[in-house]
Amino acid sequence: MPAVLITGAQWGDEGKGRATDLLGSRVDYVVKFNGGNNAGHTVVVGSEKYALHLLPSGILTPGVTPVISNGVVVDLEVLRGELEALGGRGVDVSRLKVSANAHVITAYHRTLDKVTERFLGKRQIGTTGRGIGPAYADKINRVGIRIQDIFDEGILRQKVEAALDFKNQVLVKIYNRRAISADEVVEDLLGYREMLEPMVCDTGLLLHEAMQAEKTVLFEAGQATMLDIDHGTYPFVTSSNATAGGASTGSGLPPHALDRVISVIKAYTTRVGAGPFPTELFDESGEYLRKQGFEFGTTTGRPRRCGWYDAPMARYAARINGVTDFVLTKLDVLSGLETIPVCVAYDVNGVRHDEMPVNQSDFHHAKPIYEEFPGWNEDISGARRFEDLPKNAQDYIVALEGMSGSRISAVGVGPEREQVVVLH
Ligand code: 2SA
Ligand code: GDP
Ligand code: MG
Repeated sequence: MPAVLITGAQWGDEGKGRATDLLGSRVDYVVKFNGGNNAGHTVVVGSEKYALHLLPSGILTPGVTPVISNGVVVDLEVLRGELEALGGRGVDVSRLKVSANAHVITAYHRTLDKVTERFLGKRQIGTTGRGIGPAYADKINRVGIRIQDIFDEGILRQKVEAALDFKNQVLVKIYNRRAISADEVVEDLLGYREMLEPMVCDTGLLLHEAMQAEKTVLFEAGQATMLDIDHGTYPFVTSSNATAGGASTGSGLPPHALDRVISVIKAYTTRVGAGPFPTELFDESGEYLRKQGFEFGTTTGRPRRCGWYDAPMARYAARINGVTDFVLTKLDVLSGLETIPVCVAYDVNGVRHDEMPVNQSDFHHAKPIYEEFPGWNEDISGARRFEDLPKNAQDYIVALEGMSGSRISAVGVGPEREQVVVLH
């Protein structure tokens, strides 16, 4: 399996970090190709729990080369903090490579993220406040700062001044904030030169050579399909491509490089932040899932909205990403429920939709059409083979597979490394 992608099928937090870690020992390179430190991946290794935000989860596997490629937006203060924290816990971080073309999140991006959200009021997106949107906006607007600019002080100063010109007018005149000093930003960025020096390179070339040498490259998406800037529930999305296509543009490897596309999907659904969510639960069932599944954000600690499994969404993710395998996570969280509803289609103003409605406002008004499956009471966290699972849990997996557009290759029955049932 020379190049594999792991992405989420829902609104994130499906357990991608954990799935990456599962493949870890078979992988040579692990690539983060989109997003920044808005991601939050939790990996449990023995008695150690790691929460990673900017660094790819594969960094925890000895011998793997972690790569932050061109599609990522990098907050250098966070990068330094995570490297120091992991290094302090004995993780070898010396192999990390960072693309010279990756864009930088600066203090002004973080400020703009927060003030924009505040001014949006009721219409706010519920961002993580990490400056992700404003950094990508600058990239698209061609006033972004790239990692390579930090190595040329003259260019850096010109670019920071150009980036701040308009922003300072907006900050002062509209948001009533003080102007940001270009000198301070330049000074701050130059302070990361030494740290960056050994890790910055042409990661596209590095990965190309890795593929030629038949090394295994794992792409690890931040966020997920329904948060993708193009294919998600716009504008309630993140500002990058978290779907399979993003792995190509975000890394410089061609689209046909991918051999397998693994999509991680929870046995139910969660979402953080605002936006439509047809199967969302507002009753005690939602509270039950949140409590049993410990559904709180890894980055911000926000309670996650919870709802039942959404099969049309799974089929959509299968189609958009070309999913070859689903990893179904958190099946153990459903133990103890009498029946488990699964959304098989949507009702939009009396019309049945088996596929994602084309119009966003139809999705806002979509009512789930449910099929009920009998639950199980057994604790399944010790199951390692399909046969170890109760019959109703087996039937639930088979039914989901039948309606989700791809095979289910593994099932998570607990957060720990070995708590998994491998089917294929
Ligand atoms: P942003 O900050 O611009 O990317 O926010 C835009 C939307 O994207 C959502 N988003 C996320 N949703 C789930 N998990 C995310 N990462 C953290 C985690 C979340 C946390 O893995 O736990 O700790 O709160 C993530 N990152 C971005 C966000 O909620 C907005 O809807
Ligand atoms: P990511 O953003 O997709 O990497 O996911 P997060 O790490 O934000 O959230 C997933 C959470 O679920 C983490 O706390 C994991 O430890 C946990 N988890 C993953 N798989 C399972 C599973 O099969 N069962 C249970 N109970 N927890 C799981
Ligand atoms: Mg997460």
